[in-house]
Amino acid sequence: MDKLQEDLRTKRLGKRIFYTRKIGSTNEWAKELAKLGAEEGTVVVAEAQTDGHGRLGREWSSPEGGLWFSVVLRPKMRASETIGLVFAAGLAVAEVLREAYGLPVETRWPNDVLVHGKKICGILCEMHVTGNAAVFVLVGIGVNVNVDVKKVLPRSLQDCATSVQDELGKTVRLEELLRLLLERMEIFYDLYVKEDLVPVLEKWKKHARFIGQRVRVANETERVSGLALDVDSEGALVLKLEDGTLRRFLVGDVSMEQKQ
Ligand code: BT5
Repeated sequence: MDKLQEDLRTKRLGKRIFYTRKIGSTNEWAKELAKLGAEEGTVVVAEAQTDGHGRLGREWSSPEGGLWFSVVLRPKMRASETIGLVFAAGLAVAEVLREAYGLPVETRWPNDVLVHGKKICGILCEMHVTGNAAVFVLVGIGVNVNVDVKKVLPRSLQDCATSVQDELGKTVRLEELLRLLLERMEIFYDLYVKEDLVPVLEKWKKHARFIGQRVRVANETERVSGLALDVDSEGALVLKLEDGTLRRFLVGDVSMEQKQ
């Protein structure tokens, strides 16, 4: 990690990096540090997580070989605006995986990066608020890097997950990937803070092949199908339903509808 910090060309992200072999969840670790006052840009990385999680408490499988890390951000934003950080992070992952390894990446609303339709990265943003203002946000990023999916991920994930190693047929340097991700994330984070979400979203949408396709959206209260029209300037998915009505979703999961 010393070499990483020497090479890292960022102003804030990764100026302090904490590293461990194994931990429950890097987001929980980052949360503890943030509550103790950790500064913006603090990063925590683990070689493996024993209790990695996704949204809604779902399990995130995190064996050795993957890149599991969380970044503490302290954006001066309203709580509702922090939703946009997931797009800044997802865009950074998508661009780096494409540029560094030539992977044909795609972004899927709201928090996934896919290769050949399979999930290679998931992002979990958790925030701590007072009133309407964000105090800190933890951006947790999990990338299946040097992971042999068939050997080390649970059976249930084998058809829907992929990894850098499986796609390239070789392993890559985790530290180098972390450096590239932090550098790119800082660029899109700064862009979002300086302007608004639109410039980040425009770039994110260039990778979003589900737009213009028929999809299913599921959240805690409903499941609906329709045509994915857009992701609007607040990060909401806009769906055109069978009867022509438009619906906006701020949370949910998207899956492609099977062609008949
Ligand atoms: C996510 O949730 O995709 C967010 C994952 C965030 C993980 C990072 S790792 C560092 C930090 N520390 C944490 O504890 N979390 C963050 P969601 O969209 O809810 O997707 C979860 C679903 O992805 C699970 O229900 C599985 O179906 C699938 N899944 C679990 N592990 C996976 C893996 N390694 N690769 C691909 N898919 C996986």
